[in-house]
Amino acid sequence: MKAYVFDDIPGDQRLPHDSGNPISHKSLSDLGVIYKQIPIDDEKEWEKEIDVFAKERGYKNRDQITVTKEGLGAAYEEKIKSFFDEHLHEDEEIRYILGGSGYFDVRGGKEPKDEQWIRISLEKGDLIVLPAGIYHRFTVDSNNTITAMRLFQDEPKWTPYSRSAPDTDTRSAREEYLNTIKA
Ligand code: KMT
Ligand code: NI
Repeated sequence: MKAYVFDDIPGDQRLPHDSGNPISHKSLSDLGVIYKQIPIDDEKEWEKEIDVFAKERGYKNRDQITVTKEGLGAAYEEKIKSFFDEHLHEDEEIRYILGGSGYFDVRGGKEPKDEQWIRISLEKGDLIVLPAGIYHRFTVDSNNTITAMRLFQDEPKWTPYSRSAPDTDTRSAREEYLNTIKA
């Protein structure tokens, strides 16, 4: 895992766009983002660690997603676009990377002036929890492949609320999120 300020220079979303300004674990944690590394080992200790983490946080269900042309089939182009559209969810978004790599971008700050994109580069063995209400987006990197375990509390609700919709900023999940983070 590596986190840094996204350079915001137009161009291929799959390229690093590293501005050279690193973002600390503390800053991510202030935004409510949880990061944990659980190395994938042959002895499958990682499965036990995931089970413990899931139990602690009340995640009862899980599945897997592979973001490749083969994995997503006809929906590929559409999915890649929708993953990269700035959005929020009313529940946490939990991903454990089983293979490949990619970028989750999250909005920093509480005030509009602090809303830079923070790019979080994830690879095999990285676990991330994005809090409900945080604006974010996802893209594969130039390797074009990622496999992730998706965990969720109850019934999976993947509904993305796009920031471009007029009522997204006033959703209660957004307001509650802003109340929980530090300035
Ligand atoms: C999402 O919700 O953006 C995804 O599931 C992306 C693929 S998981 C690395
Ligand atoms: Ni999402």
